[in-house]
Amino acid sequence: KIAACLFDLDGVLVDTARYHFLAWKKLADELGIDFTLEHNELLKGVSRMDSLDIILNIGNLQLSQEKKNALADQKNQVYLEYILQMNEEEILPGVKDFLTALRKLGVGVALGSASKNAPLILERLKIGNLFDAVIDGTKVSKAKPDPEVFLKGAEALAAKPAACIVFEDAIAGIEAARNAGMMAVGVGDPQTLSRANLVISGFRGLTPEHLFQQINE
Ligand code: B16
Ligand code: MG
Repeated sequence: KIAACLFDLDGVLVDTARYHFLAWKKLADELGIDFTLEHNELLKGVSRMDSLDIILNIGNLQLSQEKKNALADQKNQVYLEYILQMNEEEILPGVKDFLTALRKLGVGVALGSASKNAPLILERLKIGNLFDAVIDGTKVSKAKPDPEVFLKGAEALAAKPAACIVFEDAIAGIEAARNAGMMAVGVGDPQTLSRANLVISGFRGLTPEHLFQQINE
């Protein structure tokens, strides 16, 4: 019996990766670093400061912690401008129906995201009310693949890890789910997410019943 479903945010419920990219790209340009869409893949599911370190590495730049904090803030200001313009239309197809159906079945629903901006994004998308618990980047100290974010989600819902399903688009997120002793559903490319128990392309037309059946096969 499935007690809870835990959702990553970026890449699963909404495609904010392109806004992260545009904001990092602006910063990288200012620093004279050639940051590409391919590089951006490396940042998925990675915290803000770790993302900055990856970009500085690409440019072979070493900066003080103080300078790095300022750059991370600068990037976030640009990212926030994009986020504040988001609306409900940006929820990925089928997500709202899937979350609503889970709630009707009495399955707990939680968010498990590395993003410190997660509550703001949920508010912009008007789906905050569909979550019983929100674990975001301000509530965890250890980044995925550490299981902390998902274990905290399960705890908030009083669900046993083995009865939880995690939905993730990032390899580190799938590993975090496995490290938590949970089932992992990859959202995206089956080859990239081969460590997941099941991989789906998205939520369009998917019902919880169908998914639960598939994951048990
Ligand atoms: P913020 P997720 C992650 O969200 C993003 O995938 C990652 O690219 C981003 O750097 C991270 O959040 C931190 O975001 O700067 O808003 O705190 O996929 O874990 O929902
Ligand atoms: Mg993600």
